[in-house]
Amino acid sequence: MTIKHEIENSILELIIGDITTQDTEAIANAANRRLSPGGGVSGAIHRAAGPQLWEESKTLGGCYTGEAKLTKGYNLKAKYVIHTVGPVYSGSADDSEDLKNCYKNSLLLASRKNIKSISFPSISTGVFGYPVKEASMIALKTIIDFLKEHTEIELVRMALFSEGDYNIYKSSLEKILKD
Ligand code: AR6
Repeated sequence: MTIKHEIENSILELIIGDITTQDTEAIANAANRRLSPGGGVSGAIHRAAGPQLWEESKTLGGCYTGEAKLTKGYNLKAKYVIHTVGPVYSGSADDSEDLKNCYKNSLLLASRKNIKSISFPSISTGVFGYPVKEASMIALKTIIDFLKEHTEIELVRMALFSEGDYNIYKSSLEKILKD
């Protein structure tokens, strides 16, 4: 199952898939503030990339919530990993701003490094507890707004890990496009 939607000259894609096997130039990591391997997406990315990813990550001085940092991809198909730290869901107004910054700062970093394609997992919706429906609206709106202004990024792919998450993202995309 795949959805492709054109925004200006770029493509926004929704797929069901594993972030670690994506062939985009960069993949985003739902990281923690130390940029240590941890569990979830981050653990899977570190396992697939190999130990050099943690060696490089250690030199970066951590990452604040909403920020993004770049490393190489090592054994991954993707040449780069963009690490971003989502908010731990608390129900406060800061959550949405922090989550928005994750996508925006990751895309800005990609753009600055001349990266043309990037895959994202659904940031903050696992261990960090962000409700998927709310998170999907923020993720998609932020990506769409960015692609309207920045045609240099050719492809943004959301790699959703379950059919349930994919369906939620699909409904959110339909809703955003209708509004
Ligand atoms: N590919 C794509 N999506 C995945 C994969 C995968 N291989 N594995 C899990 N997901 P999470 P967070 C989905 O918990 O909520 C770590 O320990 C998963 O089903 O990885 O931002 C870090 O070190 C969920 O929908 O990220 C942090 O401490 C989504 O990816 C903390 O977890 C995000 O789940 C970050 O928590």
